[in-house]
Amino acid sequence: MTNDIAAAIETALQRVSDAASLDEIDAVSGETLGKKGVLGGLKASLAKIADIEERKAVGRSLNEAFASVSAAIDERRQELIAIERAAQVAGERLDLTEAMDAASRGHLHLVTQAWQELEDVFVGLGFTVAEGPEVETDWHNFEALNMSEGHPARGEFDTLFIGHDEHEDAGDSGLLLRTHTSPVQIRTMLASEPPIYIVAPGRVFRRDTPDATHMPVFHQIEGLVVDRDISMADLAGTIEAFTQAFFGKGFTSRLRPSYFPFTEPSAEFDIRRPDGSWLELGGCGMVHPEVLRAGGVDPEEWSGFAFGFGIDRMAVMRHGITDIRDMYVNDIRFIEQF
Ligand code: FA5
Repeated sequence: MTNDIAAAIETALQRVSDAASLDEIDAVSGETLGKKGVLGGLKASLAKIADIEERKAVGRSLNEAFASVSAAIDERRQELIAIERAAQVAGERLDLTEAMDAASRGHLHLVTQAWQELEDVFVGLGFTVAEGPEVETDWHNFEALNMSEGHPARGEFDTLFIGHDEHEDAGDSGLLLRTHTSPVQIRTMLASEPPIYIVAPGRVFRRDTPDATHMPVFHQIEGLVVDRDISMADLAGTIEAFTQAFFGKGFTSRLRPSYFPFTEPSAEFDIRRPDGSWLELGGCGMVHPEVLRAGGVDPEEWSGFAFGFGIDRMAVMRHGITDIRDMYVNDIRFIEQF
């Protein structure tokens, strides 16, 4: 019987180490330790041993056999549990990188898209791109644009001053956040000789309360042409060409007489929304002789036109967005639509 026990242990331990699943380990357990199992069967035949000492000795080795086999079963069971759990985790893992296709990769901000496309349109019309600083001098932003101190038009631009002390004039730095891109007209004329054909897109700042058509920080694109014999017809033609190229057919634009100190005559440029209402996109006009002079250009020899359009408003127009603020909320449900 001792031999049977030794053989049973050997077989059981081999089966335990071969077991590849919890079901197999349960089967080994039942078939070895269970009542009808190999060791269980040997235990039942203990009673047949007549010699009491021998019965005790065999009983002890049977107990040891039970103990060593069940310890091996427990150990293997823990290993198999760990293996099966790891396999389950691997099977259920969501590989999010696989779900990232080109369509879900996001896109440039609508204003950046409009900015870049506007540059493309105007470069296509023969313009080059210029730029100027966001922190400007009072002279470039107002004075040189025919708005000297006390000019009522200054009040139109709710200006954010830098280092401005309401109670102490001497503390003024003469610097401000530019309220429009028009100071780039002056910088360009001072830096280069006519003929000039430039556009200058950029960020501008006003103490405006946000609403459906206003932001305190927004974007404009300035245009400046200085050449010989430039007329209002050239301005109208350029705006027409730009409207077609940027908005496409089906959009209508109009020029409406207006007033800006830096252009004479001046006009406002409106575009018709799909719902039939008109939205003001910008101002334009023939560059005022005083402005040409401030830029070092002789108004007897040269003439020019200028325009300044709101890029944010163009972006909302183009996409049929009703509230300009929606573009700055960063709500993924909104952004994903474009
Ligand atoms: C100007 O800023 C002039 N410099 C435009 C100009 C340039 C006229 C050259 C003549 C020659 P205005 O303040 O109207 O003008 O602003 C121009 C455009 O900027 C507006 O038509 C509008 O499209 C946009 N804009 C103005 N304020 C805001 C705002 N708070 N939020 C978003 N867009 C604005």
